[in-house]
Amino acid sequence: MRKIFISFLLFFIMSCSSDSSTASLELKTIQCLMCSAKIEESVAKIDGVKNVSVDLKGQSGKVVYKASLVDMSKIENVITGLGYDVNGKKADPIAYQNLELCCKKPQ
Ligand SMILES: [Cu+2]
Repeated sequence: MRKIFISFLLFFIMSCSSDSSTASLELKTIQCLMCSAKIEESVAKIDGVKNVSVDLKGQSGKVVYKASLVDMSKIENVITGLGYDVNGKKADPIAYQNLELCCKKPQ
């Protein structure tokens, strides 16, 4: 069983190692777990994104994506479309207005 698992893991690593880029996300305006979960969920759904993790405390994140399928500006646009600033890009103002109160920047 263990052998099978390891070979699966190897296969997975090898098949994914080509053509992948890693980029960091600067998420200065996330406030709570809801924010980070929302970003993780939405970014993970984008075609070409392999892995995404958001660090709430560090207000940052990391995304692994296939550069042939998606580029960073598309990923950033999804995040700004949720109402959050990312990598210096401003959040969509309407989406920001619609955020839960706890997800807005402290006044
Ligand atoms: Cu929140």
